[in-house]
Amino acid sequence: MSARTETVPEITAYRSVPEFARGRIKDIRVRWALEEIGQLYRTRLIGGIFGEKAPAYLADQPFGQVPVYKEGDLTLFETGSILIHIGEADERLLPRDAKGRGRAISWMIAALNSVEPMIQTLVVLTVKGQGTDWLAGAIEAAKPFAEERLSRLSQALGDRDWLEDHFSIGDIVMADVLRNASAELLAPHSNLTAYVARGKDRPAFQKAMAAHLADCTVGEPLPA
Ligand SMILES: N[C@@H](CCC(=O)N[C@@H](CS)C(=O)NCC(=O)O)C(=O)O
Repeated sequence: MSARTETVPEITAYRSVPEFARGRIKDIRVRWALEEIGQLYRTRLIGGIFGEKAPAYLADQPFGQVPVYKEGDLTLFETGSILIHIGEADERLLPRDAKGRGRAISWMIAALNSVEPMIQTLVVLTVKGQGTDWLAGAIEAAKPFAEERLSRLSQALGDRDWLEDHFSIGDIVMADVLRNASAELLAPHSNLTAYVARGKDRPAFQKAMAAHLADCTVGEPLPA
């Protein structure tokens, strides 16, 4: 059942993203949700991931991050809040009943709050610590936390396709979070590897990724 909006929503994305971060920016989660329900959207491209943000942008997103979502006079920031809003218009993303809705939101927050920080810590250490003498020790200290979370998540998922009976915004965020984990971290959990592959196989994900990649290289110099 769908209650898509007549107002075409607008999301922000970067027009230039360094190569290592392409395909990993959080506008993808919002694009993915919108593609799942066939909701058209517009993209407003802002400068690069690094550097100053205009005061007007900071008024919409206090941390200067992407994405911002606008629909009529509604302006939202934080992908979690944006996905709840999108899900509220379509039960394919967020069940209507209190139990199903609560479980989907719980999983989405678990992805953002309990799983992503552990994985992101490893990503940041790996990027920032390249060539340093502290990288190996820092990874050794941080990795067990990520391993423990993935182990628990793997147990909870079991042999189901999605985190609950049906695909939801919880799966969009969890699959996207796991997509950014190293193959080494996921390797002990074949069900999580298959879960990420199922997410990436969805046509909505593929459309979202293609649109993201096209947008985030708009600011690149043209090849000679
Ligand atoms: N918690 C925010 C995080 C958004 C975020 O991390 N955006 C990144 C790109 S993936 C960004 O714009 N980073 C630039 C910055 O933090 O200054 C959300 O979920 O919307």
